[in-house]
Amino acid sequence: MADEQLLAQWPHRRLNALTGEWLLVSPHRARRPWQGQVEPLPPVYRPPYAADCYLCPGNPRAGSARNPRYTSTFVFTNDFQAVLPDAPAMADETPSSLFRASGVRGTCRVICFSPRHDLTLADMPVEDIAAVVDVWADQTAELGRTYRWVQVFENKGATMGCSNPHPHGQIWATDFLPTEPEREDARQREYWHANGTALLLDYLQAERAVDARVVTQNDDWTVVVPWWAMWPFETLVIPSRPVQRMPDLKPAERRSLAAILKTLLTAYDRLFATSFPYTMGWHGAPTADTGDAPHWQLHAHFYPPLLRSATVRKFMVGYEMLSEPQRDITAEQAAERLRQSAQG
Ligand code: H2U
Ligand code: ZN
Repeated sequence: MADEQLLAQWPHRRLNALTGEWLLVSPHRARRPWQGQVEPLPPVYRPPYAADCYLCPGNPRAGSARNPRYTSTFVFTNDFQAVLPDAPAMADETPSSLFRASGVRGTCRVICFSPRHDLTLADMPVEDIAAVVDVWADQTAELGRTYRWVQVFENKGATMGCSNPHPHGQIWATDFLPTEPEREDARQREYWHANGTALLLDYLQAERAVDARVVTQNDDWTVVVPWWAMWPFETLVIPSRPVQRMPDLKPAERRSLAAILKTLLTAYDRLFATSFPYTMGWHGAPTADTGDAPHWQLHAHFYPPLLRSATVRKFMVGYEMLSEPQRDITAEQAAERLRQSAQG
């Protein structure tokens, strides 16, 4: 590893070992003067039940569907699916063409985390978060029997494009391996062939030894701001033992996952005294007929956009869109702030 002092002060690039992509880090810029807003936003009142919410129990949704009066979690097929189970096959016969296309099949579901309109995952008791973890695992198992990739995710907050504050997540399952997991699959496979060990398990061990980027840990899980984080307060949640897919998690590990998620999400909310927006999601070994994939280690990514306050976010524009991702505060500084926030 390069000299810590130099890394904390001078521009450098870091490699994302999971995707093979480089990122520009400019720590010296974090010291530049800032005159923007740093005030927390006033809290927004939300009722526990909203008559006009399409996710609240008993309410009508788009079309003719109506939600049952559910009391815990509730999963339904998205009324506006991005992929469809019965789409026609399309042959991609001319790989030399500049107009390639390939047919896709899949399905999309919505998961309501709670009947309560006014809660977020962070507000929910650990037992109720554990119920959400069970749904994530069960859905992955069920859809994974048919589909090659099951993407479980949550968009939280209007700034992340979330259309409704009712606590919910989504699942998109497809018969193809999308770009991002395809990259992670390739890098982990390459590492496995070169070293005979799993990339993320070796990475986890190294992060624990250094400790600088560890936010919190318990017996089964560790949360780190990854070495290659591109969002200011990005984190990675990794189980300690080899786990390829969510359904492989034991009951005790699901419960300790719920507990560490509660700690992480509470730390996020405290950081800028706001309900912290993010996109999060799970990556595990591909499903359907993939079978044993020892190079894969299950993990969750949290990608929150906030940079300095409840209203000042990081934009991935300009250089990021045209050249490569860039950040100012280092992953180590972000981890330190989250660690303090986690301690209350
Ligand atoms: P987001 O808020 O993360 O966009 O998720 C809401 C999803 O809910 C969105 O994908 C679906 C939208 O298609 N939806 C329904 O399935 N039925 C409805 O009645 C409204 C919204
Ligand atoms: Zn609601």
